[in-house]
Amino acid sequence: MLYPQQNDLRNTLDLSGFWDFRLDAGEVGEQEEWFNGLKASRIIAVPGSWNEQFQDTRDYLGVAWYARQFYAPKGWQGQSTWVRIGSANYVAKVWVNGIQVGEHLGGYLPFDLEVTRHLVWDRPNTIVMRVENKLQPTRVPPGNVPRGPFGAFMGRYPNTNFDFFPYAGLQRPVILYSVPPVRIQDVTVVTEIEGGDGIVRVAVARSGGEAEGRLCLAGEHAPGTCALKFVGDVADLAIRVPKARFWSPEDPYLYNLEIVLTQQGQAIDRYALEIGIRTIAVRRDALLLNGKPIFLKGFGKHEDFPVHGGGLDVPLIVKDYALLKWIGANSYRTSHYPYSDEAMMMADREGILIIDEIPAVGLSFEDGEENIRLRLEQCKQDIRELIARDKNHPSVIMWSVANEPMPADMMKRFLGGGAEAPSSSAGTTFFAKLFQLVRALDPTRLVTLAGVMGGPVEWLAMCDVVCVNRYWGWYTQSGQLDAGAAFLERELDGLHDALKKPIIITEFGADSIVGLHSDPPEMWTEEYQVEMLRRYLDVAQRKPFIAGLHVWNFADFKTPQSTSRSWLNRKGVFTRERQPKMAAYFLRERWGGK
Ligand code: GCB
Repeated sequence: MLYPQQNDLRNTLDLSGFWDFRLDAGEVGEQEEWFNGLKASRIIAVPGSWNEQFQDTRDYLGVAWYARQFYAPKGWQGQSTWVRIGSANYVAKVWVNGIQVGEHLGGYLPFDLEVTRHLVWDRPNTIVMRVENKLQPTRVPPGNVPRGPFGAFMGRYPNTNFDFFPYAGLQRPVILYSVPPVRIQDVTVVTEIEGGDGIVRVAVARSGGEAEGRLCLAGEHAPGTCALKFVGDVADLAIRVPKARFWSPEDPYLYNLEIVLTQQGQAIDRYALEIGIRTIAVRRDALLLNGKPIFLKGFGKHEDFPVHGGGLDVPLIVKDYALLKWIGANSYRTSHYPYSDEAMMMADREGILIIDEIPAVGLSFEDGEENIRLRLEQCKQDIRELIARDKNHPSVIMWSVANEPMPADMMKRFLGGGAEAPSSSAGTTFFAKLFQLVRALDPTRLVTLAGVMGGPVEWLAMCDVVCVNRYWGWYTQSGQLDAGAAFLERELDGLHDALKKPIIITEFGADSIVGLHSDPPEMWTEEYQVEMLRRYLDVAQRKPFIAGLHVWNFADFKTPQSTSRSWLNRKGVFTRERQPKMAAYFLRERWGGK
C-alpha cells in the first residue's frame, strides 16, 4: 500500500477533474450495463462529495455511477498498471473497459486494483465506478440503527448514528499509476533512540522476481548508502544514525530515505520516503515523545467545507495547518475517520502529532450478535488498511479504535453521569479483539479509544492513554459552568485513581454562534464557549496526569438536521469558513500561538 510516486521508474496519472455522473435510485445500472459508459449523465467534480455539488443530491444516500475516459500512456507498456481510489464512501465497484476489476467496502481508506490486462493503448479507456452510501446498522460508521440512541430521540435527518454529515462519493483522488514488474512492494520504517543515536529499522518487501537493492538515508549524520540483503522477498536493515536529529513538534526534522532495486547494477525500481526519527511511549502518568513528557494541545477536527463536503481540499489543508500553528496547537485527532494522505504528509512536515482514528463512531451493542460481528469485521479491515497506509508517518503517535462506543444503557448513564455497574460485556470482547489486532500489527505506537460520558471504565482500562470526551457544563449542568467544572474535576480524579494512566480529554467544548454575546455568559454565546474552555484548561492544569487537551472542534462543521443543531455543529473555535471566534483568541493566548 505504498502511496503512488512519480520518478524515472514509476508513473502516476491523476484522474481528478470532471467525471460523468448519474444517480441510480432504482438500482438498474448493473442490469442495464452502465459499466460500459454512462448515458444521460451530468458532470461532477472528483474529488468531492456528491451531496453539495447539486441541490437534488444533498440528502441522496443511494447508488450513483461515475465514469470517465483516459489514455494509458504508451510508455507504461511492460509495467504493471494500477488504479488507486483514495476513498469511495461507502461501497464501490470498479470496471475498466466494461470488465469488473474489483470492489471495496468502507469509506475513508484507499484501495488499489490492478488493471494492466484490461487496458488498451491505441484509444481511450473507460473507467466506471458504482458507489453506494446507504446508512446501515451493520456498517462502520452505522446509520438507521433501530432504537439508536440518536435517531430515536433526537430525530436526525439523515439518520446517522454519529454527529457529522454522511458525505458520499469519490472524495479523494483517483490515481492511475504504473510500477515496474519487479518492484518494491512495501516499506516499513520503525525508529528507536539509544542515547543520542537514532536507530532506523527498515523492512523492504519486493515482488515480481529477483533483484538486489540498496537504501540511502540522507540527512544530519545519516550514514548514506547501505546494501539490502533479501532473504526470500524481504530485506531487513537496522541503521544507526549517530547524534540523530529527532523529529518533534518543535523541530519536525525529516530524513530522506530512498530505496533502489537493481538487476546487474541497473536501477529497476525506486521509492522515496520522508521519515522522522522519534519514539512514543507512556511511563506512569506521562506521555513521552523521544523520552520526554509531552502535553497535547489541539483539537478534534473534521474534513468538511462548503461545496467540497468531505472531499479533498488541498488549500484547506494548508490553511488549517497554518491556523494550528497560529493558535499554538501541536496535535489533533482525525475524528472520526482516517483523513487524506495529504493531511498526514503535512502533519509530518509541520510537526503535528496525530491520533489516527478508524471510522468506528457510534458503535452500539444492542442489535444482536450478527450485526456486532459484521461491524467487528469491518473495524478489523479498517485497522489493517489504516496501519498499512499510515505506519511510516512520524506524526502518527496513537491509533484510536473507536469514538464514543455506547454501552447498552447509554442514555441513562449519560444523563446520570455514569457510576453504575456497566452492562458492557459484548463491547469488552469486541474491543479486546481490536486492541489485540492493533498491538500485533504495530507494537511501536499507542492504542486508545475516545470514551463517552458515563461509558464503561473497563473499555478505558484497555487503552495505553485514557481518552475521554466530556461535556459537563453543556449537555449536563447546562448553563452552570462552575458545577460542570467541579464535576469534571471529581470525575478525572476518580478515573485516575482507578486506572493510573495518563488521561487526554479528547473532546470538550460548547457551541457558539458568531456575534452572539452575553454577560454573564449564556449558552450559545461566544463568551460561554470561552468560559467553558477556560474552566477545562484550569482544571487540567491542576492535574499532572492530564497529558493533553483536544478542544471540540477546530471548526464548525455540517451535521444531519435535528433540533439540537442549528445547521452546523457550532463548537468550532473557527467558523466553517475558518474565521476565528473569541475562543480562538483565548486559546492562542493560553497556548502561546505564533
Ligand atoms: C461527541 C462526539 C462528536 C460530537 C460532539 C458534540 O461526543 O464524539 O462527534 O460532534 O460530541 O458536539 O456533541
